[in-house]
Amino acid sequence: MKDGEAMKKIDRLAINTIRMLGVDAINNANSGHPGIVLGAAPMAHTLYTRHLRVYPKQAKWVNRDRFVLSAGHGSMLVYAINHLVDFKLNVDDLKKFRQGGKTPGHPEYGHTDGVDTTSGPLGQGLSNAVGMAIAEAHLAAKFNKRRYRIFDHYTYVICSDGDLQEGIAHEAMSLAGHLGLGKLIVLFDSNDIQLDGPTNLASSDSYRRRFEAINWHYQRVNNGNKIGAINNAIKRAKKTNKPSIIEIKTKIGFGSPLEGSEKAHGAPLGDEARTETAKNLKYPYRPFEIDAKVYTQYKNKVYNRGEKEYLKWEKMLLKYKERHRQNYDLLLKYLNDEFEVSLVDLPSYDLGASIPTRQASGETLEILGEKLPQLMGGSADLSSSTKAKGFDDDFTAKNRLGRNIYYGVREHAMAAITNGIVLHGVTKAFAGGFLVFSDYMKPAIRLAAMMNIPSIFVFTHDSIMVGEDGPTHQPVEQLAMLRSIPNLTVLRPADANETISAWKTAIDNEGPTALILTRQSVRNMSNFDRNFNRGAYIISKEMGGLDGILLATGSEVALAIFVQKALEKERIFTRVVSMPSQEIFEKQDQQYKDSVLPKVKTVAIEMASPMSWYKYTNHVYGVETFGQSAPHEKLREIYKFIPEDIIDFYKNIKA
Ligand SMILES: Cc1ncc(C[n+]2csc(CCOP(=O)(O)OP(=O)(O)O)c2C)c(N)n1
Ligand SMILES: [Mg+2]
Repeated sequence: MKDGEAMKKIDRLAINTIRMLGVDAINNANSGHPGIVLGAAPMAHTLYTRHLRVYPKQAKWVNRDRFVLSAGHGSMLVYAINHLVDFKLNVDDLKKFRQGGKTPGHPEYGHTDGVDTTSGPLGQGLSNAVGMAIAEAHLAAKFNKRRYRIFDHYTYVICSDGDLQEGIAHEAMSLAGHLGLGKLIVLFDSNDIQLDGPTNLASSDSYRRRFEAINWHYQRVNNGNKIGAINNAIKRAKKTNKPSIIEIKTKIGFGSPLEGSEKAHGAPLGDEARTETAKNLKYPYRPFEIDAKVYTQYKNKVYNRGEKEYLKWEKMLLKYKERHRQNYDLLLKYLNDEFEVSLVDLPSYDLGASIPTRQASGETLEILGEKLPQLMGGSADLSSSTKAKGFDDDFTAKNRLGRNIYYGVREHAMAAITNGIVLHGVTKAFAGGFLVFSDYMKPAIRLAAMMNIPSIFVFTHDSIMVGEDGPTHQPVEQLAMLRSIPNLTVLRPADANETISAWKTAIDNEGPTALILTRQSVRNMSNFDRNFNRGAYIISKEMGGLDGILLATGSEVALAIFVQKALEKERIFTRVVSMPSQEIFEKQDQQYKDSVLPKVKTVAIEMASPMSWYKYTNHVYGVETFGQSAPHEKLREIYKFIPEDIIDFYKNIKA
């Protein structure tokens, strides 16, 4: 491929600097992905120098353009550029690429300034970006006034072949097209190569037809080194009110001896090929040596523009304060996250009443919607079942003020978009679905946990008690899966009042939460004076010398209390512990833990895989097969979740 003729000398030098910083850092680390850095450096350079509005001194500026490198394996592209832009990243950090510092193998949110999301699992970043664009559109509608465009930024993505092969990309892009998210602009590094070889081993999509069919604006740039053409395409993309994708034809490993081959994808070039690449690119500098002219260009083009735009915005904000005082005050509350809910604002349920916890959740959520105007959310075509529905009408192409998002049956994208709405930094978000389909969302939930962002996942229909729909719809192993994700708080409330406390916990949580709720009614047994916020507590005390503990969650707590009462008649005194959250309980001091769970005979009761309970006891009363299609009362019998069997189980335990 020939270099773009019209490219200015300085652009060529800067692009080659980015390329060679990538090559050298990857050589230094002896691991990494040079191919995309060499191929996509011109599009990244064009985006940053001609368009992207960021200001390193205010790295979290709410109206900055967002940038997502969805093809996270190209992380050195971002690190090299972020160094030139003067984000907090020095040459030493680049030298320590992949060595435990600020420059991890794939970009990590919260780790490095200028990284707006964690990416690497292909398809996720692109879908996060859809959430960021939703948040921008919503906040713009909420706060912007004539001549006061408080929220007015683009969300840019660089994605790769692999990103677009992932199903989640289609889910998210199809929704973005439907919602007309015009300020979402994707640059597609179309190099026809992926890890195993040419993309035609596995794909023959017609991209134009594919993307136009889902209401995207599609453009193609035939030579990925022609930055003028890339620049013009971005300019056109900014003008349409559809989301845009620009397919930019590039050569993987451009300039290296491995140009055009999958061998350039994921292995360091080594010293010899480095020398040859530098020769081909006419790049005379030593590793990590950067020409001052490149710094100057980035200072003038990116830093100074960002600074100017930021200062302009700040000034505008002062005038906004004078002109639109109420809106300004509200904006500050959004920015400083000053909305609070206390338990007294939320409903409470009479002891003894029986309702499904999903219903208590829905009723709580309605009030949360009023108290927390920055909260948005929706379900994957199940809002009438999950009761997890947003507020103020629907968020649509026409109504950006709506806070309910109809995701359609797109669970995976829903979870990643939820993360994107949260990552934007001003809005909060929840997503609802059936617990059994949390499997469809797991990769995004995992990333929420890794990023420690407060996405809230609402899962209903939480056991085989789903009933007639049968084993396809009856979760068994999902609770163990969710509990195994580090830093995810899983809450399985026992009744309506615990559900309210669970929502309060989720709202206050700095990290992500999964709420696990029943389809069927459960009796209300808890009150708000209990230690819900300690993860586990004694919900029903032993009435004599302690013989053992019945440890339960969710709908099984009522059953455990029933068993306790029956044993009591035989003068066997047990205690029932409700453990809505193992994660929160684990964080308590030893004294509290011992006081709730002293070392005595303990049976854990949960209508799910027993796996997550063995750390507390060897005696787990769970479900180790798939369910069946039958009415739930019948399933209760078949799976022996009735007092008689549990009593036998308890009595037969030796110690
Ligand atoms: C979900 C997921 N599956 C697999 C991988 C491993 N992986 C990293 S890059 C890649 C494909 C590379 O092809 P492409 O996206 O075209 O990137 P390029 O080789 O052009 O840089 C794969 C399979 C991944 N990062 N994420
Ligand atoms: Mg590729």
